[in-house]
Amino acid sequence: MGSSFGWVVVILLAAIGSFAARPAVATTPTTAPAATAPSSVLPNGSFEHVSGDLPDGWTTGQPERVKVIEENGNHFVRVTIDKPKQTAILSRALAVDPAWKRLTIRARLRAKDLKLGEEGWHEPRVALFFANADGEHVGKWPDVPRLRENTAGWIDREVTVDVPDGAAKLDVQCAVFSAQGVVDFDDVTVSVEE
Ligand SMILES: [Ca+2]
Repeated sequence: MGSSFGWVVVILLAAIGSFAARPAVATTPTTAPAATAPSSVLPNGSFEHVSGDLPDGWTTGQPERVKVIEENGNHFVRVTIDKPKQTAILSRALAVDPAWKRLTIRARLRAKDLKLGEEGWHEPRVALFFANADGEHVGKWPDVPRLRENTAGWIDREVTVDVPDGAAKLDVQCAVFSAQGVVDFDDVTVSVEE
């Protein structure tokens, strides 16, 4: 204990020494490490690859309500629901690596003319459905990127969730559950936390 404390002191002193020895003009212009987005294990979450009306690799049971839209060269997914309390889901399944313990899910969302349903989950959200190898839901329902109101423009949402025990698959769902409105999704990423 005493000797390891001694080593900590030595290392700290060495660190302070090297800091103090740093020249005062240390602001040599370097290529700033840009805030690069963490790598995503979710393919085509930017929706830039398109097949017909849908993004490559994504599926929906409500094709009449889900479309890829291009705006200033950027593609995003628009869910349009013109009647109250309707649902549309665009989903993509991801194999879960057993080494994954926590995931951060990010998305950009935008909404107008939004009318939510009665339940707390009746809203636009990036739903996260963890399933075992048999396709059965596992774990608690995690926090998700969600919207409860209209937005003036794109807004960023981010959550970090635990990977439940037994999870073999994650279904990522850009969804509007039992609501009405026009909801846009873009830049959906899933990053593995160390
Ligand atoms: Ca995009």
